[in-house]
Amino acid sequence: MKKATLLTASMVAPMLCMWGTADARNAKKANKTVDTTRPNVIIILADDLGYGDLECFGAKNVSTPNVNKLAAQGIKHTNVHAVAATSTPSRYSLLTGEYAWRKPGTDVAPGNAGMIIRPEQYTMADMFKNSGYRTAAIGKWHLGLGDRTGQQDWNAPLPTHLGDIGFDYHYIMAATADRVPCVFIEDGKVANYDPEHPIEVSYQRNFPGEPTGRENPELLYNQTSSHGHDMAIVNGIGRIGYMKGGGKALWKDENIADSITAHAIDFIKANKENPFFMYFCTNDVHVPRFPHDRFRGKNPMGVRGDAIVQFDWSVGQLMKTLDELGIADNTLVILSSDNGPVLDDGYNDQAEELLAGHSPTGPYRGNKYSAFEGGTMVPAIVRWPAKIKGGQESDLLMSHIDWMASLGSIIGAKLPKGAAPDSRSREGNLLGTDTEPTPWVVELASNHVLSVRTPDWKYIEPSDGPKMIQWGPKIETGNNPLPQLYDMRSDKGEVNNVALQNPAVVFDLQNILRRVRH
Ligand code: NG6
Ligand code: CA
Repeated sequence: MKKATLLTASMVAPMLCMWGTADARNAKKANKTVDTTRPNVIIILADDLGYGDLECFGAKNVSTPNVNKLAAQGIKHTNVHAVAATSTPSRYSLLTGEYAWRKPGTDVAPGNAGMIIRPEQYTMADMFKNSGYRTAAIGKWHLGLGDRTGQQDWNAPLPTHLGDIGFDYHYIMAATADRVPCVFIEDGKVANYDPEHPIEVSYQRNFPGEPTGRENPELLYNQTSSHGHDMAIVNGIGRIGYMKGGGKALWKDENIADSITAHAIDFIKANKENPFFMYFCTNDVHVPRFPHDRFRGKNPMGVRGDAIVQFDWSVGQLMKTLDELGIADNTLVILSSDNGPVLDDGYNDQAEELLAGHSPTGPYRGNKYSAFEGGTMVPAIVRWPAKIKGGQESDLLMSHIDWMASLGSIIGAKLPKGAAPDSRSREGNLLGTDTEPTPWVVELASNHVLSVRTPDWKYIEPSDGPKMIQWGPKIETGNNPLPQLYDMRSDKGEVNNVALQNPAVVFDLQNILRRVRH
């Protein structure tokens, strides 16, 4: 099997050659030693950010200077795969080290889903907490809250929440910005709760007297729906699900990035003396895309481009905080996305019309939801100045599924028997010390079709569903009643199905799938 390349500083573009933050250099000058067995760990997970959406991954029309700098100071990983082509199963797999397709109920969750990860399941947060870290989840959650779907009382503390699965602190959106309830949850309670406006949520029926996007489109003053998103109206934007009340607790979409970034900075500052783990999940660049005014109009791509700029700003704020506190050197920052990109995902925001030559998936076919690579191929950057030389680029095959075991191995965590059952440590791949790639990764499309990627090949199992997504987005599902095999060395765009010419390869990849399924 081909060995993947790991480029060194001298081989990549000179702009990538600077490495080490000011903090790293100062720490070295002061001869401060850092304990690299206990780095702080920050996972920055973007939402629906495509492989090609960052400037350092070849994006057109949009600048991402902070992310570029992060990459220049660490390793830019160009062959990393999310487990699934949508959020809930992708995040479930990342946080538990178990493939989502093993667990029923891990498809895209409504905002009133009960906790999908139950307290008895061992999570990445448990792993850090039990290793003496302070842990936090900030931003998008989308893995359910409370004990039972639809039974939450949003006016009281929730009976089960992220505190029960290893997070010391959380400040989160229950699901996505396009789903009710449109409030932040902080430590198991609605943040800024407004007792004069009690909250009711239903995914079944509207509450008497509440306007909806379907019946009152004139109230959609901030963004109109292209498909779906025509139930509750909050902040002049139609949502999925019905909601009543909220008052001053309701979020303003234009302030979401500011709000989560401020809470993340507070958490970092409060824990600058002890190791911490932060799972920081942006709402950018998911729909509804409604960035703050100060990020608007700096690129020709409309609000989707503005949301990328806003994402880059959040990343920059976290980096600046680490520098100011003098802790950047021994903080391992991992940046990635939960699944591939989508243009029209239900709002008339002109994401498609304004692309102006930009390709959100880079060279890959398909998008979010799809079994083609565009569904799960995601950008990834790893920076840890104390341990990793900057200016590296790696095309080693990797999957989010292995990040729990890899991070566990870095901090020397002991995992209980049965924890993270599908996760294997690929520490050396992640940190650039081992150039032997993982032999295969498995990818899950939104229609439950599984694919296997090896460094050289991509196999998509047969499926007789429709060729295109049926509910609105113009996206190829990847369905084909015949087995599909693509040679990823010469055919990144998955154009030529070469299954018939390579029966032995198909057989091998089918076997991997058969074995991993059980
Ligand atoms: C879809 C939504 C889409 C988005 C997606 C989940 C409609 C018509 N479309 O059902 O807008 O919310 O679910 O995205 O409702 S994800 O990134 O969180 O998985
Ligand atoms: Ca997503």
